[in-house]
Amino acid sequence: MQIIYYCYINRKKRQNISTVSGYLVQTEQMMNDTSLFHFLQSIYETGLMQQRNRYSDLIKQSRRIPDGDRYIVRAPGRVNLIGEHTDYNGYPVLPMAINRDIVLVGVKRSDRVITVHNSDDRFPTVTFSLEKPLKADRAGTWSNYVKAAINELIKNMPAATGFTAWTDGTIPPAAGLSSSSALVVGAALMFMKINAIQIEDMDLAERLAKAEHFVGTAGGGMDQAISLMAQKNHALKLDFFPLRYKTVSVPTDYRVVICHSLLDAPKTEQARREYNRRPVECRLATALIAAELCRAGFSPNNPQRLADVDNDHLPLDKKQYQKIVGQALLPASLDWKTLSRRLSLSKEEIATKWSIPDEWIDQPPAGGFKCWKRYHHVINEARRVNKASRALAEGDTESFGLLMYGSHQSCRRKFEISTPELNALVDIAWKNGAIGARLTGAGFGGCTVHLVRRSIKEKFMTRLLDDYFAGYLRKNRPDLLEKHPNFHNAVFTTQAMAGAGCLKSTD
Ligand code: NG1
Repeated sequence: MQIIYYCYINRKKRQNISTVSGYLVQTEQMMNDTSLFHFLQSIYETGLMQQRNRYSDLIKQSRRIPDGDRYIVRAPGRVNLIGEHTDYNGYPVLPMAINRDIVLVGVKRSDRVITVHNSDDRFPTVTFSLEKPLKADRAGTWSNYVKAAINELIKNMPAATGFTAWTDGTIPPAAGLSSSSALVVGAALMFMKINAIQIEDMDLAERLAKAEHFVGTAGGGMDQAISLMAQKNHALKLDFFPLRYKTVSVPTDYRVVICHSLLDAPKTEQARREYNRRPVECRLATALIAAELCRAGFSPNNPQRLADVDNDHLPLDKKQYQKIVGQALLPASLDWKTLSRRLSLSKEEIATKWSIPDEWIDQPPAGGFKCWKRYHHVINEARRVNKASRALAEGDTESFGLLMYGSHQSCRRKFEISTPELNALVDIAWKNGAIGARLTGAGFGGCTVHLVRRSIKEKFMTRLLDDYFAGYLRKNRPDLLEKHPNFHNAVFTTQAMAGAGCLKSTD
């Protein structure tokens, strides 16, 4: 067997460099071979032996199918440094890939069946046929994320071949670190390699963002883009519609610390409704501002999201624009009657025109649609991302950190996606000298991200363990500690890692 180094780190230079002898290794020595070791070394800075064993186990399992093209795919999770719920509104985000990822080893099959085994028993084996149209499982199982990717890519290749893969993931699920999108990206790359499909990263990232809506969430494009295109030691400032990015160096004298609150943020049915409520409220805010702008004699061109009705596109001064926004979005809670009157449409017509799922027609959210608050979070969060990217590029880490705290407060009060546990973690971080701290990801549980001086990293992590886990949780949520006895692993540091890639191994 040979391992062929396909594409890594700088995916712009994606090429099959199997002719470069340094990357050709012999089957039998595969895991001992220095070339492979160097390959793993180019990805992982620490825990190399552990990674070697992990990849080796998956490869061993895949030998149950002795023949056929064999591929190894890795896709990282991400932590979003700043810019929450801005992506689907057409505004930027600033994530980086983390040292937790998903690895798949897959073998081409001769039929049209896809089977994926998971090393974690909580995730039972997925098997489905490509002969029939793919349907998402309503219970929200992990198979949906594999299907989401294939459902999109099969459009390119209706006669595609299946594969059997063995996978292992180290990204904690339901933690806001994007384990789901890493799986979507990993499954997509495996399917592409097996079927020799080539798609440019930007195009693929955009397609996979839409593809993930298959599972029933209405999220944006951050997670798939960063998992695919991340660069070592850099965060990416991503912009959307169309997707584009800039790299921003992560300062070497600081450390990114991630802490799981132990409160899961699952995308189960009820949680999904609460999550999807935010994009719905943002779309309604867009509709209302667009209607008010029209009444004032300005017609934005085909507005679909908040960025399309931004003042930047209009010949209005700040005061005039703010008056229009107030008329459009106040009072702070809106019902269907008010929406219908302001938009001169029935609620069914609004739902069709603005892609509001039917469930919201008869069951508006408790407390009404909070378009005013949501709008203010998104607009100010977008400004914070721009300022934060500049601050990081200029080495002004203190300002960057303050913007992180500002972002958390806005997520908490205006977007209402925080929880007492996440707030406690941010407060503890502030008291213990973090330059910045905030919830990360969709919210409603999951993780916080902290920026700390390298010199205090160890002490800081110990403080989190003492003050949050042994202090706050023991007092307020002992049930979470009981559910997660291994909570010491919930605090970890990460470098900014490289994006997804593949290796080919041929017998
Ligand atoms: P997570 O934390 O992975 O659920 C979701 C969206 C992102 C973004 C964030 C909030 C998906 C796949 N991901 O992330 O696009 O909107 O919420 O900033 O929908």
